[in-house]
Amino acid sequence: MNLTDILVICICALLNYTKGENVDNISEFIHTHELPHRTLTECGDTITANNGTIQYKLNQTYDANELCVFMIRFESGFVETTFTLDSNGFSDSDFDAISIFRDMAGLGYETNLGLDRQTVSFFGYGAIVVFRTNSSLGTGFQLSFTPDLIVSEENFAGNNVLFDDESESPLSIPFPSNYIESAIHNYFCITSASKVISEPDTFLKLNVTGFFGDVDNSCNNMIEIHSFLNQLKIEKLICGGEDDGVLFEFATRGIFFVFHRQANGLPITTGEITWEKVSTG
Ligand SMILES: *[C@@H]1O[C@H](CO)[C@@H](O)[C@H](O)[C@H]1NC(C)=O
Ligand SMILES: *[C@@H]1O[C@H](CO)[C@@H](O)[C@H](O)[C@H]1NC(C)=O
Ligand SMILES: *[C@@H]1O[C@H](CO)[C@@H](O)[C@H](O)[C@H]1NC(C)=O
Ligand SMILES: *[C@@H]1O[C@H](CO)[C@@H](O)[C@H](O)[C@H]1NC(C)=O
Ligand SMILES: CC(=O)N[C@H]1CO[C@H](CO)[C@@H](O)[C@@H]1O
Repeated sequence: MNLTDILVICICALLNYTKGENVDNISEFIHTHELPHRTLTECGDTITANNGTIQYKLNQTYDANELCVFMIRFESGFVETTFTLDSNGFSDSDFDAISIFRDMAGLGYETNLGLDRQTVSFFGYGAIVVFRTNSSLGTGFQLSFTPDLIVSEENFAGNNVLFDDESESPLSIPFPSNYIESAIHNYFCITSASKVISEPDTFLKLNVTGFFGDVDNSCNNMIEIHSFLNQLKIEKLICGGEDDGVLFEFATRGIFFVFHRQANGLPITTGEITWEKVSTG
């Protein structure tokens, strides 16, 4: 199926159906007929699976300053996995455009993939993949992941969600769909429209307040903030009595990763996360 076919389907659909229906039909059509099963194609797509594929702008020109996030949870728990960059059209200015962060019940940097390196193996509960570009001189990629070994079937409930729009702020903790009896790991990624902020004196600002009720200062319940632009930066591990109810403020031109852990048998953390793109110039 080529682009012309898709256009014909789109136009026919527009003529025949109301907007909502035709969007559903087209996406259903493309998903079932164009792409292999378990394929992530849009910034913010998430998956719970041991194997799958990310296919983003393959053979299509990307934009400069893209900051596109894909989130993966391994279905079986703690897994040794291999990520392979099957195909890419990256320009030299974007030679290492893919950054992979492993979920070790907390976020860690693993490696970059691109023109110099196409494969990596590591252990984790999942991964966050970020595609970041400096130029618009290349085309996108296909990246796949497969399990090598299921190490432990220990699993955590929770959500992986990208917020790339200020209208979704504020976010309250506990997250609505969290069920409270079990351990919860949430990963929230926050960007400004899935782009690096390039305007001068302009930042994505983040405010975080948590009430942990942690009388033992165990820090088993926590909210951990990282930012990423050119490298992963730990901003703050917020937990314990000292941080209880304190407002923490952060700023980046890239992305915020918010890891929220709720442990078994501890008071439920409550709190609020707000963000806004702010120009200080
Ligand atoms: C994922 O693994 C299953 C079972 O091993 C296999 O049948 C399937 O083809 C794999 N899918 C991908 C996208 O690699
Ligand atoms: C992308 O281009 C390659 C090489 O020309 C081709 O083999 C592949 O089928 C193309 N994929 C898509 C999805 O257009
Ligand atoms: C992209 O730009 C950033 C900031 O100037 C730089 O740190 C990074 O090395 C560049 N990446 C490549 C692949 O040139
Ligand atoms: C963060 O809190 C400060 C102090 O209350 C406030 O001035 C600012 O607008 C807040 N920023 C965001 C992004 O909510
Ligand atoms: C091709 C296709 O799936 N068409 C469906 C589009 O959506 C309408 C309304 O839900 C269905 O009636 C069509 O069968």
